Amino acid sequence: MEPINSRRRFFAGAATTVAGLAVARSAMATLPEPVIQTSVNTAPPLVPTTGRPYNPVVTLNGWTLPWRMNNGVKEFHLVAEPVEREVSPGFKVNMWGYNGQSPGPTIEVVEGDRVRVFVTNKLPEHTTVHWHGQRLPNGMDGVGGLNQKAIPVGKTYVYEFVARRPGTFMYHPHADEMVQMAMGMMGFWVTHPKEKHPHISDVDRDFCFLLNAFDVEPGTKTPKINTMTDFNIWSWNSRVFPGIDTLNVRQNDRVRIRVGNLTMTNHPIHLHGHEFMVTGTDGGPTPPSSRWYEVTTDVAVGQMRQVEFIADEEGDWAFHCHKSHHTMNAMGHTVPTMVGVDQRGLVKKIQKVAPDYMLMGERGMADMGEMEMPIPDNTAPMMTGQAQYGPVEMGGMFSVLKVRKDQKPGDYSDPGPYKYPAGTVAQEYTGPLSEPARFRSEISAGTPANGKATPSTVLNARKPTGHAGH
Ligand SMILES: [Cu+2]
Repeated sequence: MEPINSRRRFFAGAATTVAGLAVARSAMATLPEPVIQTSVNTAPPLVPTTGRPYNPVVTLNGWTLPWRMNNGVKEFHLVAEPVEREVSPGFKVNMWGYNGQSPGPTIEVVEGDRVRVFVTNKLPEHTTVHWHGQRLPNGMDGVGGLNQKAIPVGKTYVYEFVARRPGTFMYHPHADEMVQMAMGMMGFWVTHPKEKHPHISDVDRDFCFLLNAFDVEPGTKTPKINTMTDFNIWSWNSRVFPGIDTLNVRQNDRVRIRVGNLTMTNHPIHLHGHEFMVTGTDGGPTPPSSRWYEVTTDVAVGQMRQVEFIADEEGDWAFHCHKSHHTMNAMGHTVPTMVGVDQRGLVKKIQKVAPDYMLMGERGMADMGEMEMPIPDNTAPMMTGQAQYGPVEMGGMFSVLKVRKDQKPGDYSDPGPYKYPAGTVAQEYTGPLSEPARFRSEISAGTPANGKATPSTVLNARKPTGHAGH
């Protein structure tokens, strides 16, 4: 009798196990087709047609990954793979990314969604995906070795969790990170609120991008992966100005911009002509009582910030990282300071030996924005963007917020250069010039009319008289 009972229990258990596996296998068997993007243009917002409704974001020079609903679960398919990214027109870099691009596609879900992400590894080495900032089961956090076995080359792993809180997040590998992030593996993640949230405003435009950086030797195509600080490509979504699309909005739109930093240094992100408030971090929406107006917000390494403002001033407003070296493209950091050095005649002499020789910087480096200087193939010129009044003398982490009265709601297309109303642009002054005051005080220094020395001649030098007071 006893063996039969055991056998019965065994079969009962086996049946349950098989049924359980069958469900999982049927879900796995029909892996969603990976969607690959080859364009570097900003894709229009992906308006959801399945699942809960939300107001989609626009990823600068990027796109949102389509999903499919499978029994109430939102399924995505990421493919980690080598890609070629056009960093600016004519400048292509070998990177690693997801689904054809670096960064990978933005993933947009709604608070409370159950999300399943299939990750196929087509890299030459193992990888994982960490979902930065998310509340999730520990085994889904993606730290190779700690939370899971790394995904071997050629294999597909599944991550599954509920997007528990709304906010601005990102994803990136937690396996051989130094190499994989230096090669461009990263992506944006937005969890929209499921209902009206007291700390989340409805906005008319919602932009997002990642700050990233590469070290690509001029004339080469593959980033150096052991660089720690001395990067020469400072990019937004692996693009540099003038390759970064402009942020085009309608006057009086409420605008949200979400930024994440996956470089090795901080970036003070600065907007002209408007004040914004930081309304969220990777920790979620900030309570309104904690907010204040700013025009620059520092985004530290590994941080995310979302800023909001009313775009009430028409025009073409600069929007950039405030570190001036980050609004430049590739250059040698060993350039000597030549300001004030008289180079007349020198270049001609050297050109007799080396005909292509150029020496720059005698009157600053602005000349470089205008000059057709010879540069190695596949290199972004150092500072090139042209606008209606001439060279912008910027590269790197720079773009323009275009605010227009007639930009239609939902229209993200570039309206072209701003038409300035007559008399509203800084112009040359042609009236009489008086002598600058500082010259007068120097001239009068020798003959003070009132018997006292003028301020420019006063020198208070105090020498220490001993060490008694120490
Ligand atoms: Cu910067």
